[in-house]
Amino acid sequence: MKYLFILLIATSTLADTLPQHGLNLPMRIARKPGIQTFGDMNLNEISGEIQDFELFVNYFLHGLDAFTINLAGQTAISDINADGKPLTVADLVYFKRVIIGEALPYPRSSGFSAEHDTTTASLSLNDYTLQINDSVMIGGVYILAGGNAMPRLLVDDFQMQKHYDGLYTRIIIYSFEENTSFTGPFLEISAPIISIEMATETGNPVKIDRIP
Ligand SMILES: [Ca+2]
Ligand SMILES: [Ca+2]
Repeated sequence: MKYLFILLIATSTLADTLPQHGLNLPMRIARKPGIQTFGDMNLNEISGEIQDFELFVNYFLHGLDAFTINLAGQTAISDINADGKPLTVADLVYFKRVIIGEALPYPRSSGFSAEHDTTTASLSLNDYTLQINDSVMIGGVYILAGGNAMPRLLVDDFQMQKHYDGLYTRIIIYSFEENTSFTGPFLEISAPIISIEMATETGNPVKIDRIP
């Protein structure tokens, strides 16, 4: 978390102080008050802040309890890839892309719906190693595991956070760097996997054929 925070600070400072920098245009749009875009998770009318991203990560760790300001409003504004489905890993990945300048934020106007292709991937679990087959390039993963899981991340340039609530462990894997993705073996985990959600590196949803 500390590393993420430093990265976010660095990104924010870059975008705020270097108007000629390529990262700046989407950040300016995302952060400008008065323009309604998705991603203002703390509902302070500024989208794409460090706090907005951290709050969304906290949702994956703590569920809806992370939203203490306005549950309905914070849920609705999390549909950052504007496909009509809030609170998804695809939204988190797309949010990162918006903040670092890889993608533009979607306007939050009524009736607007963005089209995102859904990719299908298969997963396998051998010797406690979870693997993505099909060479699908992944940008984010959320796993709900039974018990107090102790997973180990096997890929570079990504970070993992987890929270055990006494019954389940919620695990979120994401990156805050440009052009980051992985495929193949990515996680050691011995706890039973209850559900998995994934998104591609571009923030499109991934359909998983079955949970291994
Ligand atoms: Ca905000
Ligand atoms: Ca969405």
